[in-house]
Amino acid sequence: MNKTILITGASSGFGEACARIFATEGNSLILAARSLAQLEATAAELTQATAVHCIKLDVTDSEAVNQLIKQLPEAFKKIDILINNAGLALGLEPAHEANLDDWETMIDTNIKGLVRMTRAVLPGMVERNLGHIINIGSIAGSWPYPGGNVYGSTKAFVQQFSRSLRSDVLGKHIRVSNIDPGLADTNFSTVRMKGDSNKADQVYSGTQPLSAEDIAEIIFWVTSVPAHVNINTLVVMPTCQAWGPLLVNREMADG
Ligand code: NDP
Ligand code: 8X3
Repeated sequence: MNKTILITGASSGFGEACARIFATEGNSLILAARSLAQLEATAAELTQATAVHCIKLDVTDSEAVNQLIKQLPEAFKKIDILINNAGLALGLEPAHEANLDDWETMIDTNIKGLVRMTRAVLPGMVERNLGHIINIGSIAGSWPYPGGNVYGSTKAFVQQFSRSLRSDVLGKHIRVSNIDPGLADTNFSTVRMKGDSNKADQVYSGTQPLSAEDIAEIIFWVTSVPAHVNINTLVVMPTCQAWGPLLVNREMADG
């Protein structure tokens, strides 16, 4: 491909799987996340095939994101593909009981972090008239569920922001794609359940969820179609998952 690919949230799950699948000869990878040691461990496995640069980056730190391009080594500055993947869910409480700090962290990471990264990288793409931004949303952005309140709303933002970006770059050789995965077995549920691995395991119990590799292969494919083809949105669920009927409470007949 001979591309420079910046992956946020590359220390785990989809991001780490993307690092592995894009690690082919000729590509240069920029792996970003807060856990530098984890990025470097992955990079150590990949550097024979690919040039890899690891950055300790918290996408909620606007100054760090602003400085990002300036601080990249010259050979990594011209980013062809940005995979805006860093994100998280925290908690599953109903809105009236949810932790406000958790809500703010999700907004800072999933919305503001993704927006900051886009604003930092897009001008270079426009200048070069070349690029592809892949935004990782979620099915939770389209279909609400109890306790998904702010998480789902952040992912609804990602969908609409992706469509808006497409409108803004129309006429340029820049593609924007939004991938909305469903149930996928990564570190996601352990983070959401704040380290309670029993609760996290229950999320996947009795299912065959998507794997991080399933999503990475799809992202790879989305970037590999001919340049005149833009995959706008992809919704991907495991075969064991589908929509259900809307909930109806049957204990409210007397008002
Ligand atoms: P993981 O928890 O395995 O990975 C999340 C990644 O995001 C980690 O690398 C983490 O790195 C990074 N991250 C979190 N906060 C920050 C931050 N402030 N700055 C930089 N990096 C950050 O989960 P997934 O791979 O599943 O999640 C990836 C994306 O996919 C997320 O946006 C998630 O919402 C979305 N998604 C997940 C689904 C699932 O069921 N798994 C389904 C649909 C969407 P570190 O902690 O080192 O910073
Ligand atoms: C993660 C998928 O359905 O757990 O984005 O919210 S879900």
